[in-house]
Amino acid sequence: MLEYVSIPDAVGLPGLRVVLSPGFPGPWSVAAKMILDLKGIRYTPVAQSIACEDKVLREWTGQESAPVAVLDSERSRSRWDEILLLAERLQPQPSLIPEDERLRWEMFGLSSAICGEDGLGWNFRLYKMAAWEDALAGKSPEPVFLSREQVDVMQFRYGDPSRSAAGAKSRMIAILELLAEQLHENRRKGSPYLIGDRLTAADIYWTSFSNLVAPMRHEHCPMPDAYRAMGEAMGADLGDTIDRILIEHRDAVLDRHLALPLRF
Ligand SMILES: N[C@@H](CCC(=O)N[C@@H](CS)C(=O)NCC(=O)O)C(=O)O
Repeated sequence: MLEYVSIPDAVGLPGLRVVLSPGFPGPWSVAAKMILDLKGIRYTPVAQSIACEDKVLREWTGQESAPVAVLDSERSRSRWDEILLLAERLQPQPSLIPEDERLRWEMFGLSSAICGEDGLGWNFRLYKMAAWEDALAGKSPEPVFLSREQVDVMQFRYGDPSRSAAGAKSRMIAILELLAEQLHENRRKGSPYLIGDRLTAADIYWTSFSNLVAPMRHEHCPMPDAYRAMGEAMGADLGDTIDRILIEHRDAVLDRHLALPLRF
C-alpha cells in the first residue's frame, strides 16, 4: 500500500496532495495515479474512506469523492478531466492529450464515455447499486461489501432513479463496443492505441476501468478478493460482449507504460 496521510493532516501541507481510495483499485483513483506516475509528478497521497460522509474533506475540496487533487492554495480538482489538465500543466511531457484539435476532441469524448457521468464506470456502479439494493432486501445472493448506510451515501452521490439495471448494462455494452470498434479501426490504420498513434489518457482510462469488467492479473494488480469477484461477476454478466482486443490492449498498456504491480 502507498503511504497515506490523513485528510486533516493533508489540509495544511504544501504542494500537490491527492486524495485516493487506499487498498482497492477504485478506477478513477487508479487512473489519476497512473497519469501522475507516468509523468513523474510527485504528490502526497491522502486517504479517503469510501462512501462515508467526511466534513473535513467537504470543507477542503467542496465534495467527498476520490480522487481529488489540491495544489497549494489553488481550487480543488475532483473530475477526471480537471485532474488530467492539472497533470499536463505540471509536467507537459509525456503528453497524454493529443496536440491535434480533432484528435484532442475525440480523446476527451472517448474518455468521457469511460469516466464521465453516465459513462462506463458510472453505469457499472448503477448496475451494482441495483444488485446491492436487491441483496439488502433479501432478494438476491449478490455479495455486498458496503453497509446499508454506505449504499445510501452512494445512492445519494451517484444514483439515478430513472436508470434500470438493464439500462445500465446496455449502456456499458454500447461503450465497450465503441472502445473495441475504435481499437480495431486504429489497428487497421497501423496504431495500437485508442486515439492517434501514441499513448493518450484514453488508453490509461480504459486500462484502469477495465478492472470493473475484466480484472487484471493478480501479478499486475493485487486487489481484495471481494473487489476481484465483483469485476469477474460483471464480466460474466456481460458475457462475450467484451472483445478480446480490449483485454489485449489493456495488458499491452500495463506492460509497456506502467510500473507493475500497481500500488494503491
Ligand atoms: N469525481 C469524479 C468521480 C469520482 C468517483 O466516482 N469516485 C468514486 C470511486 S468508486 C468514489 O469516490 N466513490 C466512493 C465515495 O464517493 O466515497 C469525477 O467526476 O470524475
